[in-house]
Amino acid sequence: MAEDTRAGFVALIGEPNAGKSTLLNQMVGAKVSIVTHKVQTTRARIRGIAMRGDAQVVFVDTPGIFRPRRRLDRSMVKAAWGGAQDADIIVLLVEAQRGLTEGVEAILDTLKEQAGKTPVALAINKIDRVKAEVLLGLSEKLNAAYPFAATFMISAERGYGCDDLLDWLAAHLPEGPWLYPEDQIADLPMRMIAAEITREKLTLRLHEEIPYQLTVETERWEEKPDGSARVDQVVYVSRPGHKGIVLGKGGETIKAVGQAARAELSEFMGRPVHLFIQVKLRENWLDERERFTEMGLDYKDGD
Ligand SMILES: Nc1nc2c(ncn2[C@@H]2O[C@H](COP(=O)(O)OP(=O)(O)OP(=O)(O)O)[C@@H](O)[C@H]2O)c(=O)[nH]1
Ligand SMILES: [Mg+2]
Repeated sequence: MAEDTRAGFVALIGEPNAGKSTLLNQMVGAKVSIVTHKVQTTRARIRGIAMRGDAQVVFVDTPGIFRPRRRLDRSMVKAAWGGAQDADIIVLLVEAQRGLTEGVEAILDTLKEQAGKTPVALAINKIDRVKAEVLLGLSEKLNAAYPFAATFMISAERGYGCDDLLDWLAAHLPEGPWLYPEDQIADLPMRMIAAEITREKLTLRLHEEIPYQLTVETERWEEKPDGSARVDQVVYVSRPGHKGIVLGKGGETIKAVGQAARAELSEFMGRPVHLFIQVKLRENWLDERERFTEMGLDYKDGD
C-alpha cells in the first residue's frame, strides 16, 4: 500500500436544482446520480467515487436543502445535513444566476452553527449562464457572508473549473488508505440505481406534483443465462387519479418511460436488460417506513 495516499468524503450541498448531482456525475465521469431540470430530484445520499493522483475523493450527493413540509421532505433535508456532518470537506453549490438567495442565507446560517472545523468550499455553478462581471461581485458577497476555505467558479454541466476543484479537494483530504477499490465509481446497490433511472424518466415526463407523489422500487432482479437481466419494478402512486396519468393513454406514457429507462440501464450495465414496470396505487406510501428504507432515507428523520 502506498504511504502517501489520501481519501475522504466530500459532501455536495446546496439549494434544490443547484447542480449537485450534475457535479457528482462530472467528477465521477459517469452518470451515477439522476438529474432533471426540476427541484428536489435527489432524495437520498448518493456516493460517487473519483480518483485524483494518489487521492480517492468520495463525493456524497445530497438532496437539496429547502424548507420542508412533508415527512419525506424533512427526511430528505435531514439526509443532506447528515451528509455534511459526516464529510471531511463540504462543497456548497450556489447557482450563479440566482445568487445569494434567502435559501442560501439559511444554509449559511446552519453551516455557521454546524460546520465546526469542517472546511467549506464555495462552488459558484452554472457560470455558462451569466456574464463574467456578475461573478466577481457574487463571490465577494458570498465570501463576506461566510469564511469559505476556497472559491471556485464552475460549470458542472460543461466541466469548466471542475479540474481545479477536484485538485483542491484531493489536496485537502486527510492522509489515509483508499476507502473503495480503485475502479469502483459508485456506492449504491444496482437495484437502487435502476429505480432511480426510472424515477428520472418519470420526473421528466410527468407534470406538476405527480413526480413528488410517486416512488419507484426494484422488486426483483434476475440474472439470465444469456448475460441479460430481468428487472421488475413498481411505481407507487399516492392518489387514485395519478395511476391513469402515469400509465398514459393506452399505456403510452409508461411505455415511453420504460423504453428510456431500459436503454439507459442497459448502457450503464453494458448488457441487455428486460425491464417490466407496474404502477400501483398505495395511498399511504408517504407514511410507510419501508418505502423510506427503500429510498435510503431514515423514516424517523421525518418526525
Ligand atoms: N446551464 C447549466 N445548467 C446546469 C449546470 N449544472 C447543472 N445544470 C442543470 O441544472 C438542473 C439541475 O441539476 P441537478 O444536478 O439535478 O441539480 P441538483 O442540485 O442535484 O438538484 P436536486 O437533486 O433537486 O437538489 C439540470 O437541468 C442540469 O442540467 C451548469 O453548469 N450549467
Ligand atoms: Mg440532485
